Formats: sequence, structure tokens, C-alpha cells
Amino acid sequence: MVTIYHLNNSRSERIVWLMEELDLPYELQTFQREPNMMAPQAYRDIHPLGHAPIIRDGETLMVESGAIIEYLLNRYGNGRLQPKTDSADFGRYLQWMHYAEGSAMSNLLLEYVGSMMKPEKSDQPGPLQMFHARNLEMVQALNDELGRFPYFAGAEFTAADIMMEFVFSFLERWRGEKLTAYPHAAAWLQRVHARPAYAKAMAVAGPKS
Ligand SMILES: N[C@@H](CCC(=O)N[C@@H](CS)C(=O)NCC(=O)O)C(=O)O
Repeated sequence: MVTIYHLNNSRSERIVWLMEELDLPYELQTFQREPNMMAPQAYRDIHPLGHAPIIRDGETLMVESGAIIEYLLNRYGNGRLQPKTDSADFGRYLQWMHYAEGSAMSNLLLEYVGSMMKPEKSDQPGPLQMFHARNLEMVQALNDELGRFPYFAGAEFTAADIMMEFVFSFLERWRGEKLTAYPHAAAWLQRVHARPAYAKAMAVAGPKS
């Protein structure tokens, strides 16, 4: 059985949600962040890279949420939650699967961490202003994309939505932003949050669990 090492309020939510969508059994081990938000030593002892999520599946021990999702889908998904490789949605699916961590989270974290390290405000000139402006453009572009398609890959909900959902959760939870200026993104978030598997995952591994 797959073991998910979950760190509270973290990207490991993605993996719990995926397993619930696939209706697969898993063992959940939950760890609490230290006051400085880092993973505790017991978590770091599981894998030398020590970031959440971590999973174990037999001999396989993995970090990196996107890679874990691809692994679980390819091994246990039976074609679910990803478009067929010859479908028109496949390129978009791959793009958003990778964009979530490769660009979106990096862009947001640059601004978030930068704002904690420097007194500079994002409405003043400097790198923070640049990151802030870039992130506004990014969220607008994501909103526009969700005006073209109901889900990130196209007509169907896929694992790309699971990857991208954390980007918007980060905006709301950590930066306290409301998506009122982004109606397509807000409607999409409501749709994905209404999924029974999301509710189940959040009950055991959500921010309030
Ligand atoms: N790109 C990685 C990011 C992993 C990451 O930064 N995880 C955070 C939680 S969301 C973490 O482990 N923070 C605590 C720490 O680094 O000690 C992924 O998607 O898995």
C-alpha cells in the first residue's frame, strides 16, 4: 500500500486528493510543521531532501508532488485523470502539470519570501514590485485560460487541476487574497472544491485537519 507522509498545510494535500479521486487505499502519516514552518526532523529523516510530499510504495521512496502524481497515475491510474496522449488536450495537460511548480509556485514564492525578507512594499520600486506585477499578470492569464476551458487541460477534470489548485490555495491561504477580480478562476476553484474526493481529502489532510 502507498504511504503518504503528509506535512500539515502543504503540497502533500495534492497526493491525498489524488488517491481519493482514484479511490485507492493509502496509509497517511501526518507530521506538523515546526514554528518556523519547516518540516520537523522526524519528517526530514524519511528522505534526505525532506520536502513535502514524500511517498513510499514498496521499494520506491519519492519526493516532488508532480512526479509523484505522474508515478501514481501511470502505475495505478488505468488511464484516469489524464488525457490520452493522442488527444488534443494532452499538450495542455502536460503544460499545466509542470507549470504549477516549475513557474507558478516559484513566481509566487519569490514575491512571498521577498516580502518577508525586505521591508520594501510591493507598491514601491524594486524587485518586489516587479515580482508583484508579474504575478498579477500570471493570475490574470490563468483566469483567462479558465474562461476558455472549464478545466486546465480542457473539458475534463484532470490531475493538472490538482496540481494547479494548490497555486490558488496558496494565494488564498498564505496571501489572504480573494479571487473576486478573477471570476473564471473563482468558478473553477468552486467546481474542483465541490468534488467529493476533495472534501474527503481535506477532512483528513486539509489545513484544518
Ligand atoms: N516542488 C516541490 C516543493 C516541495 C516543498 O517546498 N514543500 C514544502 C511544503 S508545501 C515543504 O516541505 N516545506 C517545509 C520544509 O521545506 O522544511 C513539490 O511540489 O513537491
